[in-house]
Amino acid sequence: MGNSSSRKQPTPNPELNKEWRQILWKNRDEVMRNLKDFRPGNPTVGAVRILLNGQVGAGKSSFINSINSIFQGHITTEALADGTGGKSFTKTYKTYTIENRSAPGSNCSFVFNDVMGLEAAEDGGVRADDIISALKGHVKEGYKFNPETALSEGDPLYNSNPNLGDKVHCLVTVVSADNFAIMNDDMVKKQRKIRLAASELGIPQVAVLAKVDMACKLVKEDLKRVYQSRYIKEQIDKFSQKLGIPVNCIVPVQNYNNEIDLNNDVDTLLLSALKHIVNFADDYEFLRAGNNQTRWEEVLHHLLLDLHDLLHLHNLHNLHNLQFLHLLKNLHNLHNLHHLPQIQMEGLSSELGIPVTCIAPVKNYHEEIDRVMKWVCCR
Ligand SMILES: Nc1nc2c(ncn2[C@@H]2O[C@H](COP(=O)(O)OP(=O)(O)OP(=O)(O)O)[C@@H](O)[C@H]2O)c(=O)[nH]1
Ligand SMILES: [Mg+2]
Repeated sequence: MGNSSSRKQPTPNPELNKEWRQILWKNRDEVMRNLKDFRPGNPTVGAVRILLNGQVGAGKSSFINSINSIFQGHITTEALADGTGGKSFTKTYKTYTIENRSAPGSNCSFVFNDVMGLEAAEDGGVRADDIISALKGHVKEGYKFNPETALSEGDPLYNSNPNLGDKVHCLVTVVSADNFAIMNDDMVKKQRKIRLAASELGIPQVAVLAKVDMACKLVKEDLKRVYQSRYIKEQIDKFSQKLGIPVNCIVPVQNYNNEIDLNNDVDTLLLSALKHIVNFADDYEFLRAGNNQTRWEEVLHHLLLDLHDLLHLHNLHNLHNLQFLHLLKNLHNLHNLHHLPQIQMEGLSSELGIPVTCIAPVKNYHEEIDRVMKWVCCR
């Protein structure tokens, strides 16, 4: 008779029964048209600025190239990408505009900033402080990143008086799906530091899980199954927990890497991600135009994550601390539940004369990416 504990668990089916997020694979052209027509909600800003941040080799430059390729109608490699070596291939701070071929001579109303990749070592890759300066609009075009020292005031490439257009309106964290699992704690800490700074500045954040084709055989065979892949779903959930990014702010993509022709499915997934990013960036504009308050709920979120880490770091696992962890988890859930910005509630309260305590926020979405965090009803 076999021991029940040694009995093998059946391997779960790598393919989920049903897509957990809907993608309209035939909607490529419509999404692209909408993106071409997009104009920032704040008319003083010509284009929303999207900064791509992430580990060396995650796929930041390839994402920019892929988006540019879609809009140009053929594969382009303007933001140089490279797969060799553990050091960042991108060295300088550069803005990429996307030509809008439907209106000759004009550009799309979103721009990308490519930066040097992060390395776990303190003295390797881009410095977190440089990314934070870039978020605030202090980094001028052409600045060459120096892993040893951060850009400082007085440097000719330090912009001490940035305008709204120089500032970053959406921070995009790019993570590679094939090696996300081995991201070490130092890397997580650097990423969190940057995310916390972005939260304090009120900058919306999106995460892109790139290289889904490399991470999952099912997806490599058919990209349309990306939301049916158990592995990708698990990666997104882990990614969300590790970096404290809500699931509905994480989008998977496959960048163009060795293809010579465009492909409808690759385009559709990339455009769906871009639509999401641009919507978020536009929310920043709205907030800045109306209110300068910090998004306190995100700051709280980071604080809870750090506390959680601290407990684990010191191996505090006795009953008392388990209770504390439970409390933290509840607080965390509570925070997620009340993700609707305090700012909106206060605005609504003063506009309608209804006390804040009588306004009930609701949360209907969890994993969906459409209409999430768009606060459409509050505009
Ligand atoms: N298969 C596959 N390869 C990808 C994908 N995205 C990027 N790559 C490859 O991964 C390698 C690194 O990509 P880059 O775009 O240079 O990465 P990066 O984040 O800009 O890297 P640094 O500038 O060095 O920090 C290149 O060889 C790309 O072709 C993807 O979605 N799928
Ligand atoms: Mg790069």
